Amino acid sequence: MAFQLPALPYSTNALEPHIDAKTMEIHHGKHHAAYTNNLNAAIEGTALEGKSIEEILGQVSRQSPAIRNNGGGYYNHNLFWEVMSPNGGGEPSGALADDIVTRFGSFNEFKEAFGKAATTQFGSGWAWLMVDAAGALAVINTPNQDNPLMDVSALRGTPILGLDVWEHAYYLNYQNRRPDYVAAFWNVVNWDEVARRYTAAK
Ligand code: MN3
Repeated sequence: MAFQLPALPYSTNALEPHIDAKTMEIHHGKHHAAYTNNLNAAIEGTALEGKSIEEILGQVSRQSPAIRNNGGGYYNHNLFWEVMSPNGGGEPSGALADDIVTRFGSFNEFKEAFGKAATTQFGSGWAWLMVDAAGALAVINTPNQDNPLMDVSALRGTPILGLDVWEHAYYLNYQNRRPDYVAAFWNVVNWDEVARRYTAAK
């Protein structure tokens, strides 16, 4: 069975004013749809057909650029829609909150580190909060549609929060002001979903 573009878990205008409806329409309906279709086309008739996206990304260094770019684009946007919510924002609680303080010093210091990863990613890419192979939290950025699941990542592990910093994610509303988009993102982070992914990754 081919990969399917998931429905958005909320309406396209649900994240306004932080992320505008037009951006969401194009981002999900055009960009994410294209990654999904192009991934399916790239694996059709190959040994990767029927494998999970995690399996494909874990051996992506041996695959074509089309599989790396579109497989990453498919996975990354699936995660991105789910870690945002119109009821998001605030701060995490429970074990995730405790471990963020242990690792980064405070929630605000974590936000600074993540924001720096997002704003300093040159060109297109992503900022991630991830769980590394030892089970520790880490913040990294990756270029293009790469992510920590890939065997090409400088630090491998499981992403639990991701922020798309491609211009297509923010340019209509924020133009060149990526830091403003990054600041607005905190208002829509779905910490319950991030915590669920943290527990699963541990
Ligand atoms: Mn995108």
